[in-house]
Amino acid sequence: MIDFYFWTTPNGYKVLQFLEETGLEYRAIPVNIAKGEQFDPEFLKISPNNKIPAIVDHAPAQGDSPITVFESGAILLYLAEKTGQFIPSDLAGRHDVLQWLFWQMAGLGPMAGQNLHFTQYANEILPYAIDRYVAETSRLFRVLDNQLAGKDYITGDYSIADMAVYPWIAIHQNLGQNLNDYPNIERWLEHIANRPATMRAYQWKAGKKQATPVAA
Ligand SMILES: N[C@@H](CCC(=O)N[C@@H](CS)C(=O)NCC(=O)O)C(=O)O
Repeated sequence: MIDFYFWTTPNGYKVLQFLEETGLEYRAIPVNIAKGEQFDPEFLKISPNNKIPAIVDHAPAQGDSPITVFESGAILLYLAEKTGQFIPSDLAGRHDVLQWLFWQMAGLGPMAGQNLHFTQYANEILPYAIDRYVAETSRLFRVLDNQLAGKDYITGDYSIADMAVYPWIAIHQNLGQNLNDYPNIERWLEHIANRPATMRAYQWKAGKKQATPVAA
């Protein structure tokens, strides 16, 4: 059994997609970041950076002690290695997936996060910051669109790289991006949105699973 600490944000949905794809048994534990629950001392023992997502695997592949993992990219890699799914076993394929996973973790995620902050949450309008992060988001969308030309997935088969990237692209409107400018992304997004596991993952909304899927 895996304890999954989450909130319904892009970084939470990444891991939900993996769990739903594989059917791994999990217990979803909402951490309401709007109420500051991420600073709860018990949660900090699992996620010292006070952010969701985090997992505790009570039945790891090695040893008897539970394994705790925080950081969504590390969690996806941990789960891919645990199950042998959604990451290729050959060296070239594995590192192709990893470089795009790291691209999301170090580029798309942080830049899109700053984009959201300055366009939607900052209590001051700062045009320089807005322009910088929206432009950087556009640059990253262009990189992804180029990568997806002629492909169904970011690399080879559907992988943890696609799962990491998808939730940040799904909020493209909030990021000031128009998918008409990125036809390869648009096709890829629709394809992944229609996966049954993606639909199940997005049924989680504000910590409660609802009867009908919630659009990304
Ligand atoms: N690099 C981290 C980022 C996680 C992250 O930013 N989580 C946000 C929600 S999407 C959070 O928990 N924020 C609470 C806070 O910053 O206090 C990851 O990918 O797991």
